[in-house]
Amino acid sequence: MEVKNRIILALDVQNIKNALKIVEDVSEQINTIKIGYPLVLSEGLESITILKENFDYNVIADFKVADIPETNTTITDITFKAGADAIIVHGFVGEDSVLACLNSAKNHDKDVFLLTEMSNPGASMFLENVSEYIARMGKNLGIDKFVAPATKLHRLAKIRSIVGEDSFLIAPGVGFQGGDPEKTLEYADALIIGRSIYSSKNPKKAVESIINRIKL
Ligand code: BMQ
Repeated sequence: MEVKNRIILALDVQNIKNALKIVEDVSEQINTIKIGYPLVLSEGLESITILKENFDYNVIADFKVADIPETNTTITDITFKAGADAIIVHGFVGEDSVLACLNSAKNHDKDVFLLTEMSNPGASMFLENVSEYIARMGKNLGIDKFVAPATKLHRLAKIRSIVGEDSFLIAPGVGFQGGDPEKTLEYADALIIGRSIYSSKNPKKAVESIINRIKL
């Protein structure tokens, strides 16, 4: 997956018209968007299909899939059939559940991003304690796309050291959650950014100012 300008837009809006407008605004600078529950629960799974039909974008479905293998297979199959290029999957549920998503992705010729550790402060209660195991499990399963937090650079660096330089690592938590774009890109391949872009009065300018800051 080629992420233009190393920025993935997290499109956490609840209205498809608004989503399409924002996507149009930033279409010169951005080619990859992450769609999650806010838009899909409001406007349906066809939000993914509509975005894929209207724009030549990579769409990552952020469903943080975390169920038994059989249910995971159903969720991922439906998501890929709707047009998503990749799906974000939780690792804490264990190897069988992750493998189910991976097999579905292989069948559809799509990708899985494995979520190792999260960016919110509360992630230190549980997930931080197991995230290195999750990253290692992902590597052992042959996964080469991972998510780790921009808000905790030492944790991001640790996850990078486990998944290796040849893995594609994306990091949420820049901007509103306090993460720094330049420092994050010392370890991550791309930033996931939501509110700093879509809440801005001028999303295009917001993206441009981030691009200037990260000095490609
Ligand atoms: P924002 O830039 O904080 O507005 O958005 C961050 C996006 O990344 C949101 O869609 C979050 O749901 C998502 N996200 C996150 O913030 N932290 C994580 O650890 C995982 C994640 O997916």
